[in-house]
Amino acid sequence: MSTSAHPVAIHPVTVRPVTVEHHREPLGIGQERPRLSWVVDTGEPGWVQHAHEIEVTDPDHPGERFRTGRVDGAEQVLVPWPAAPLGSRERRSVRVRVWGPAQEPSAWSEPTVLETGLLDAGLWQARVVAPVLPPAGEGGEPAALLRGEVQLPGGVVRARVRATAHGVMTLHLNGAPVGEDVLHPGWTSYATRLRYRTWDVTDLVREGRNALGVHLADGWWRGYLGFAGLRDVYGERTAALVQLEVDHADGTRTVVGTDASWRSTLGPVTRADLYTGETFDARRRLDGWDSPGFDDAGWDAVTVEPFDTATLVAPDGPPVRRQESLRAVGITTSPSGRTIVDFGQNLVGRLRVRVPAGEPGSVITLRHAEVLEHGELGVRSLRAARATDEVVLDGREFTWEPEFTLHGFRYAEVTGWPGELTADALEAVVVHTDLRRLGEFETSDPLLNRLHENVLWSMRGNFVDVPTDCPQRDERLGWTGDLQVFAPTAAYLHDTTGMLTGWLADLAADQHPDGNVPVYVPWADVDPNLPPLGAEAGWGDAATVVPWTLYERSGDAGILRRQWRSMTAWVDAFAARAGEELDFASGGFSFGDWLDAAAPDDQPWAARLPWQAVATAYLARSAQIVRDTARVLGEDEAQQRYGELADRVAQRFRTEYVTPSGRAAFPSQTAHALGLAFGLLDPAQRERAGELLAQQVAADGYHVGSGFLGTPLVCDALADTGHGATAWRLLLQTECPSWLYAVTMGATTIWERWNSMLPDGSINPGSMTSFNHYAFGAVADFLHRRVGGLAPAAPGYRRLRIAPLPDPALTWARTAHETPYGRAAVSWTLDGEEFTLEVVVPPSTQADVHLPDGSPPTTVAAGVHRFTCTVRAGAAAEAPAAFAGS
Ligand code: RAM
Repeated sequence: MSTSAHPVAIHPVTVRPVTVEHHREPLGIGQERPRLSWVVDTGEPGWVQHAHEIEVTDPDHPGERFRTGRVDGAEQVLVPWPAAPLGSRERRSVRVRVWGPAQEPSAWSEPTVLETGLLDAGLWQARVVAPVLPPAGEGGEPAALLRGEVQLPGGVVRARVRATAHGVMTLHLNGAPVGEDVLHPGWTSYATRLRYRTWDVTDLVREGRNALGVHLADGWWRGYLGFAGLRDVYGERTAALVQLEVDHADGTRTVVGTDASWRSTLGPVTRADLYTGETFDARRRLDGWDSPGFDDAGWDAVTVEPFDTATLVAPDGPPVRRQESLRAVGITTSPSGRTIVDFGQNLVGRLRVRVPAGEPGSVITLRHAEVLEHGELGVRSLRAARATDEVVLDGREFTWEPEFTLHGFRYAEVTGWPGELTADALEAVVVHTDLRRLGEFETSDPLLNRLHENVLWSMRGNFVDVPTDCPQRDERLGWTGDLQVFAPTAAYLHDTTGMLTGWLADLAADQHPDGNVPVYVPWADVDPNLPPLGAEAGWGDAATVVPWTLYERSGDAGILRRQWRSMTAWVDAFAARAGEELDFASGGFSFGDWLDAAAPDDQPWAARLPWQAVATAYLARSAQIVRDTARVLGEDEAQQRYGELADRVAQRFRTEYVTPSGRAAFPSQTAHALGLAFGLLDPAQRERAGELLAQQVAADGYHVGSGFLGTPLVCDALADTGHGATAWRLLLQTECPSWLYAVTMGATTIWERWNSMLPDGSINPGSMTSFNHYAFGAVADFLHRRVGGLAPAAPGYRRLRIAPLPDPALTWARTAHETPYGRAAVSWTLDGEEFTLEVVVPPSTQADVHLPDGSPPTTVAAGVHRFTCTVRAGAAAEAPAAFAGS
């Protein structure tokens, strides 16, 4: 082994602009004491921050400057707000400088301007207004146009508009759309948390008459929701709230917005629904409707709705936006003669169409699907989601993209196209929450790379405001179990902290008074026939696992503080279901290890392992997390209590479901993996369980033999007990069931079932078959953490654990991560028996490097480090390593 740092040189130290809480754009934020973070860039080996100084100024009064002075310490992630708490609509400019080992501070960072929203619900003066719409079911699901005009004095120095809706909306001002948000305000636990957003419209307003417009559709509020064909789940009427606040040079402020003077009408979008699709009738276009002076005399008056402004919340994360657009890669004619366009990638979004000048009144129809089944559009798996868009021509050419629908699709079937359809007439617009990308992963194995790419695309398709199970059929719900298993992977791929902070607030809001967590969040009663579920193992545990994961990755202990009641209430409810004897004797239904590879297609709950065993393991895990959270928060009594519960439940697991020598009572991959990964076994059982797990995987023919809950754990459990080579065989398997089977079948996203598509190209006959479901993609956590070998060893990556797991099947792998302290990277090569590792450790952090030859770990400081060692062929992956999470 050898290690070397870069040669000595003069390395400048620069500080990136301060970031505010988890906001990408800190405008209209809801925190009166926003925490601040910064990243230091320097090539100086071993650089550690010794001190910082923060400066806070009011951009309108630059003379009044607040400075902390030099503050000793290494803190640079989520540092408490140093100045006076902020009130509503306050702006501050913030910059920071730092000291390392040298005497001189760095230069100041470029300033970041932040601005609060309305922290006091009483500042909302606008009223919630509702358009007159035909009732649901009579005349489809049209979108409404709403408009109002306001008179503004001159001398505008600043203008902000804040808006939200019951439904989904696009905002317009003086003829232009405001912002780039899609499906605003998204989906939250509406009764208690309706999100508003703030936009800077200083450049759009003018002295005199101004026109505000809202294009408003049903969305989650009033549209189809869930698998029982229900509509109007949240309400029968859509409505909007818009408030324009204009500051003038003379110090006055004008506040105007939606009120009884507004008018509404049905516009050109005659049908708009998330599941069924959208119809745009170009003949009904109302040019100029959003400009001042438009004649709305024929429009209807709106009604003012009662509304509690205390339910309005500022966003915690970024909005949903268009991300990119993909060109068609092929246009073919199906066996039945239909025109089918292929975009080469299963994605979530909609088509942007260059509509030709066809016969007025003629209709172009676009049907969407994720797969082709024997050459035809495979729509059966969409169930009742029609996923059909239509555009009615008016004889002119124009470009059109639906506004209020989303489809999960790779293929589109086009009918009614006037003339010949060419590839440049259509593009697929990808839409999702505008998350910052954090992690990369690549290896010498193209199939593994495609698997990783598929996980990324399934995340993109299902992180559309709410983390959903699937984006295409009549479901699209925030299933808690799916995120529970996927959250660690998600946090490797993107910065999810802001978005999931909001989702966790919804989870807490929707939690039952007895602590039970709904199986999906936001909760809405979308299926009157769904039996009431008890505390659901692996699903309700999102209440503990997700905040803990975010804490580990972002270093934000505030999330634990905010979720504390929710976390403890969940474990209490779960323990109550387990009963005094922790035997779950009261029975009932449970999803168990959902979609176990061996479960019959129509019985996805029928796993090899009884659900009580899964539940026992998960109860122990959640109790451990609450114990550890109590330690972070200084909740001593709770630490003791939940620690005891965790121990008792672990004891129950190892006596009831494992023999003294470590054999699982119900042998399966999941049975062994749960005991190992959650640390439920005693040392003797542990060693034996590792061997038995490896034997089980071999007996299963190196195929996956687990469901949603077991699958993310198996490779780790193998690698951590010295059976890395078995993990590798499982990972690289291409026969069904395996991760790579779908890849060899041409998948471009992760499937819900191991065999969503059968080897003969038919869609799985089960009534539940998604081709874009991230749960089984949770293996990408293992790819980043163990194959690449980059993981946090302390919250927020203040310390890194570098522990790659090479295998002769690969000649190289690399992974990189934008940590809260800057970019970390690991890359390795394996040339015969010679293993070479290069590690980039960000400033202010340290890394523990575990080489695959089993030698004791080395700790290194910030900088670039190289290591080499020899690994015996085939033995590299067998070196034991402690489980990173334990
Ligand atoms: C189906 C989906 C979803 C899962 C639930 C239990 O709706 O597979 O992902 O969480 O079942």
